[in-house]
Amino acid sequence: MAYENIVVETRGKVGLVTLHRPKAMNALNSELIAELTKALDTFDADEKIGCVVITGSEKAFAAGADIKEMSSLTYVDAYKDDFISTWDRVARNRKPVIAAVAGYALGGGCELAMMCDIIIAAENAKFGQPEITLGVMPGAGGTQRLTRFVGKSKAMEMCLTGRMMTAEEAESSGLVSRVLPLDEMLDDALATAAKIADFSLPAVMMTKEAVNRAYETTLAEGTRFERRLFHSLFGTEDQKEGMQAFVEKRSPQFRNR
Ligand code: CO8
Repeated sequence: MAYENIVVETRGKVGLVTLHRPKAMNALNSELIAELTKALDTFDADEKIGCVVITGSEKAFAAGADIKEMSSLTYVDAYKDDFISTWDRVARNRKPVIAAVAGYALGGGCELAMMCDIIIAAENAKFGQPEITLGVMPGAGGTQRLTRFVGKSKAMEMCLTGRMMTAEEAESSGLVSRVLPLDEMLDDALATAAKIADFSLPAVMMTKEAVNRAYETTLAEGTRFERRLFHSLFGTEDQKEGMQAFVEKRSPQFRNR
């Protein structure tokens, strides 16, 4: 599949996807989502890749779903085709995904960033769910994920008024992990991804699964799930190597990475 709306590269063990619809502020249309799905499927299946970074341009991570594509959609079309049901592919990625966000992350763009495991933002990043201004509401997890990340009052205010959040506010409210100057942000996200990709992949994937489980279940179930995964890692050669390397005061040479 030739990519027309995204640019796909590998940087060592990191897969990099750059959303690329410069004339439309990286608005997410069906073709772009199909291409993103394909790129993620390829990286998930590629043994040499340990982590993925999704980024946009300096102006826009993504300004939302493509309003021009959606505007004439009828209820029957949307319901029959289960519109946007496949758009959460990012959330189902088995390897970790980092969103490297500069500029606007609005509507579906904010939802896409929130489907990622870590959000690293540039100082000019702006997050928002402006769907209410278009006579609709978030449709790809915005009301659910934003509420879990920033709490009810702030999520409610953002979804009900369309107010955008600055990078600084997003960091202080727990939506993003770090804020960096624009010219350092992508390099930092790639370095973070490279660091993750250098660890034992089964341990990385299980850690991701366990943290995500915290959003879906009770504390008792979550800790039981975590313990089962923890036990299973003692069946890997990387656990032997990681702990032996510590005892021998050397760097571990993980096999599964
Ligand atoms: N869809 C289609 N085109 C867009 C979009 C969009 N979301 N955003 C910007 N564009 C286009 C503009 O129409 C314009 O095109 P043209 O040059 O042909 O007129 C071009 O990008 C540049 O945009 P602006 O001239 O408006 O640039 P500004 O710098 O003045 O403003 C903004 C930038 C603030 C980002 C502004 O463009 C804007 O408000 N965009 C719309 C934001 C929005 O409302 N997003 C929510 C969309 S609804 C949604 O996302 C529902 C989610 C459903 C699930 C999605 C699953 C992933």
